[in-house]
Amino acid sequence: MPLNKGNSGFLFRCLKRKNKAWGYQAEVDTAERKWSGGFYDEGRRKWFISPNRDQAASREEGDKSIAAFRERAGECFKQGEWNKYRIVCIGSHIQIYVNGTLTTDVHDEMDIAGPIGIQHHGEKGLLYKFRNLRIKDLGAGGEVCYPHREAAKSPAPVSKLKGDVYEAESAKMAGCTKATNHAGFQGAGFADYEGAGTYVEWDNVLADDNATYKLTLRYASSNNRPCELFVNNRKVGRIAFTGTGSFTNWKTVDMKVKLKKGGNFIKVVAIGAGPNLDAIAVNK
Ligand SMILES: [Ca+2]
Repeated sequence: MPLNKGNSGFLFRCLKRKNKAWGYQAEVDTAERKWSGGFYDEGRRKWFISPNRDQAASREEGDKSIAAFRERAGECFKQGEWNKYRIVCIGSHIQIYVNGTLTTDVHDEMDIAGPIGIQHHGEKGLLYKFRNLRIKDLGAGGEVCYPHREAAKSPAPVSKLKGDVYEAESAKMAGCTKATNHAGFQGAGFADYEGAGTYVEWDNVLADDNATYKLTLRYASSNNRPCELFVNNRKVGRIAFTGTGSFTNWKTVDMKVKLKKGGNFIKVVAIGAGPNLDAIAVNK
């Protein structure tokens, strides 16, 4: 929240040394031009892509890029109010959302990792407030691409689920093992349950509100292998996990769950022999 006119932003995958940070920045811009949600390259290419003012081939091309950016961003940024930024980085794919509006959707390969930061532009008397900063591992699970360093060994991982996806193989497991011996999974594998009481638990499933969400579970199982579902350590239901015909035939099952704003624990506990659990997705 910018309380006065000024300039701020979120640095990500940035570079730093003492008293200095530079690189990728999701812009917070209170000026008349309204470039909030733009993608700035601090200390390097500046406005190079969304919008492209500083690296455009001509003034006309630059103006066109700025107009296209303003068209995308519209009036999504609210001066003097809380604004929600969502910066999604998967390999070279970079997206910036401001209050749900996709303002930047580009590919850039200059930096693939680095710290995040919040910006005060340095002017005296200006105040910016930040709250609820969250970082989520997007569960790439499989190969991480470093396109500017080496040829990628495989394409960027593609999720078969929509929404906020959490891989089972990255979660906490008790009695289950990470396995890859049945094809068709996503990410880096799946959780192979052993017997009754074994479980997979995600300890930071994020929700934007106190609300009911759809939890989608991707699994495979030769026969019916029900499990109990716990949300924040409370038993909330039973997941049927009906047989999918074979362990290479992956299906999904949906459950309605009440989540609290912020991080949630979700645990799936086998009643008998559990299924092979690949990933979960959370959607409103
Ligand atoms: Ca998986």
